[in-house]
Amino acid sequence: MMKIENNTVFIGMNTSYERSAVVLVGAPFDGTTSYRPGARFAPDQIRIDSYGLETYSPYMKKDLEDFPIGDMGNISLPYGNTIKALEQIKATITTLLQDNKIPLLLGGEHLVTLPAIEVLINKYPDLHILHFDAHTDLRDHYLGERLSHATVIRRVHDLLGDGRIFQFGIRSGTREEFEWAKTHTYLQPFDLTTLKSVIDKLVQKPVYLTIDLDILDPSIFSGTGTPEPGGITMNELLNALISLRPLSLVGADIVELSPHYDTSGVSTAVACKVTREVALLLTKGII
Ligand SMILES: [Mn+2]
Repeated sequence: MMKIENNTVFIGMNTSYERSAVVLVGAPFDGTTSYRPGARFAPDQIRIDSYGLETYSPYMKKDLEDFPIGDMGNISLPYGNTIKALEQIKATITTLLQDNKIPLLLGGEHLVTLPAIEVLINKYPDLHILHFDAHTDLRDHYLGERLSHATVIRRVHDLLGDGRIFQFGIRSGTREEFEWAKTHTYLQPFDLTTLKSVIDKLVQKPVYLTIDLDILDPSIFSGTGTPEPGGITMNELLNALISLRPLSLVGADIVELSPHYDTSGVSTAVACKVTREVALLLTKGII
């Protein structure tokens, strides 16, 4: 199995690896962050601050303690080597799928999504992606790099092709990215207006949920690498997560918390709450 680097688990996720159906794992990688690094500190800070949460969610009407959810700690990553870091994440997700676990990945920056998708698409060839973000992340390359937090959804498109990526909350990108999206992805700018109709379309599909927390307005979520004013509210995000309950999620990630940029701790509290709700969404098929 993977190497575990710390001892604190997310609240209510005390199930052993063997008995877990949903497995949380941290990918503390921020090697391609272009503006403000620090997302590598997110998984550990989320675990520590999760003890400010209840294990019961009144949104999902479920309790983490009623489900076999395990927190396996962080993947041990070679800092400074993007390719090797992605390989390590890929190897970990491969192991989780071989062991029939549903992965919940905590970034880290957004590039950590790519190795998860690379593995999941083998198991679920009809994989669809639900992408919550302020940013398009559709550049073909960024600062000369094809592997970057700013290109990650474009790389996911390389694997999935047209019509399988559904982007929401997007309010930042180049003119070229928005043009490109018109024929290659579904892109809902600014908010979640059309989410319900997309959910209806995806109900029978295997869906991976990737949440870049900077979809939220910086007034509730300032602890991030590239804050983008004009975002959705926390309640809009929670309502969106509630509305995802009919979906069959085969995995998810939550990325781009940089806890040290918000010394109030509110951004980390936001990330903790989103993590609880997403973990409970992943328990859908578990009795
Ligand atoms: Mn973003």
